[in-house]
Amino acid sequence: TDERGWWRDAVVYQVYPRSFADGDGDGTGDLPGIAARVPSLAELGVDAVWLSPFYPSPQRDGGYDVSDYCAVDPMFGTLADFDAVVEAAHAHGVRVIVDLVPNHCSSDHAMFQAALAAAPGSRERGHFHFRDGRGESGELPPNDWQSHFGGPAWTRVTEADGRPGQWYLHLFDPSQPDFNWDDDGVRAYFDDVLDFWLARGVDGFRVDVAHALVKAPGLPDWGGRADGASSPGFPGEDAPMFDQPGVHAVYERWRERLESWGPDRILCAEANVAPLARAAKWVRPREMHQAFNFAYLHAPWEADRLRSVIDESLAAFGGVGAPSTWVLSNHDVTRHATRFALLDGVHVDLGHGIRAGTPLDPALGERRARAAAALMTALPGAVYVYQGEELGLPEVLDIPDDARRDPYFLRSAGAVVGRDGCRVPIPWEADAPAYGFNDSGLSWLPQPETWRRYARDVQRADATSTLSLYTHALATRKTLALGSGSLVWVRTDEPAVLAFVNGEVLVVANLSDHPVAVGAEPVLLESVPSAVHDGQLAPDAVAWFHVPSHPA
Ligand code: TEU
Repeated sequence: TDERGWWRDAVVYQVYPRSFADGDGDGTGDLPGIAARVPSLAELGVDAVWLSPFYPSPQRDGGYDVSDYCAVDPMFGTLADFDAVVEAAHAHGVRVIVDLVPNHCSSDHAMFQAALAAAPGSRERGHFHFRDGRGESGELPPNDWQSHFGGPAWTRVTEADGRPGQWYLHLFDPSQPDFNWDDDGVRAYFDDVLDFWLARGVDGFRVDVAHALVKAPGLPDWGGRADGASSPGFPGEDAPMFDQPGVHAVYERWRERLESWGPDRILCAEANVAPLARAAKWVRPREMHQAFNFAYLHAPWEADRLRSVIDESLAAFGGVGAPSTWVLSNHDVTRHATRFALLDGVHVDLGHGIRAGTPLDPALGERRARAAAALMTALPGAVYVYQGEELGLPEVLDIPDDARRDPYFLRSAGAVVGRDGCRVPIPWEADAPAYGFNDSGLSWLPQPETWRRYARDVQRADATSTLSLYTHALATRKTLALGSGSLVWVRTDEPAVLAFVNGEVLVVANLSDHPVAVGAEPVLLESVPSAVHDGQLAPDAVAWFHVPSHPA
């Protein structure tokens, strides 16, 4: 079934449930809100939605701190509401992928609470990584690993006798203890979690921090480079907390399980590793179907870099018999309309957010974001779209400190601004309360006053809008089967101009600072109105030309 698997050329739309649509008006998005908006996703032309976590959670890390894997947090609705989302999506031909967070749970999870209550060495503690500390009285962490959000990756617990006791490992927030994947009980627990959602009709799982589950035996120190937070991607091959050989057995086991429910259910790895050849290691005929392409997400708007990342992606994933994925944004990085607006020479850590006052040219960012969308959607493989990018939303930079929720911000006491700016509830209707996010006007993060122009209804009525560009691009991509095509570069005289043929389409991307001459073929799509004018393609623009007889 793999050869024709739906996921190979799919367009997958990421929903961040807190911020997508709010059915009950409490200011937080929910599952009934999602169900009600499914028709607009179908109209956009997506093949699947991926739902970020909606499970019970204290929300210390936006729901990536799960306290019960087989339930729905009341703030998002009920299991019946989840079933209604699946039903509505399937009725519109849209598949549903849910987010699975197997590396760690919330410290509120029953298994961790049981581990805390149990004695050192117990079966319950064995579900996690509990260790005695170093130093004379165990007052030092068991090793030198740092947590992703800052500070040691270890927290000390108080034992039943009231004394300071063992330490537990958490690669992320202290409220996110890492599971011990060498433990059979943990493996069996997640088998049940998979079955639970498969039985409810899900079409697959996006697997959070897929490369981290298995740790090097003995949890060795990692010298001076213990901080996993460097960007882009995590550090080198030798990291004892990432990319250990034993982790593949977990996904082979899951793949078998998925297939026991029938074909067409997929696993997609969130494995932020570099280079691409390492990311592709997660994708195998007996393992995961896809892995996110972080190299593409991190590529700057530069012709050379884009060309080589595209080539490396096709080679790396092609080498394991899979199409590539393409991603411009997600809930962890500064939105690309703002990344591409950064003035030359300004460098920021995309996962750490951008501060208000950073030198930006928003109009340039918007223009390049549209060009990037026109380029990405013409590529063969699977495309992931993050909610709001189809509206051209920029990052929100001026969120007041007391509204910020991201542990990056909170744990660093504001030194890192964090990811809230890409998680602001999206605008549906220009003249409704909270731009139609709900009926009440409440919003868990403030929406900018300038967002009227981005509202979906305004853009839907405007053939030149970013939304119309995405809708047209996705429809044309489907009609001309670009997702299952192949890419053949066309030589250009200009180093900053990319050109390739995919099936019947010639794609030209002008990343130079001047107009460039193009041929007279019929124009199928332009990233901005009049991008092609007098036989020239404007700077920072992309056009698709129809070349039915082009020898590929
Ligand atoms: O992210 C894992 C991860 O690798 C991110 O930390 C990413 O590299 C970083 O944000 C970019 O600099 C996943 C989830 O997507 C993220 O939201 C969670 O915070 C994290 O896992 C912990 O569950």
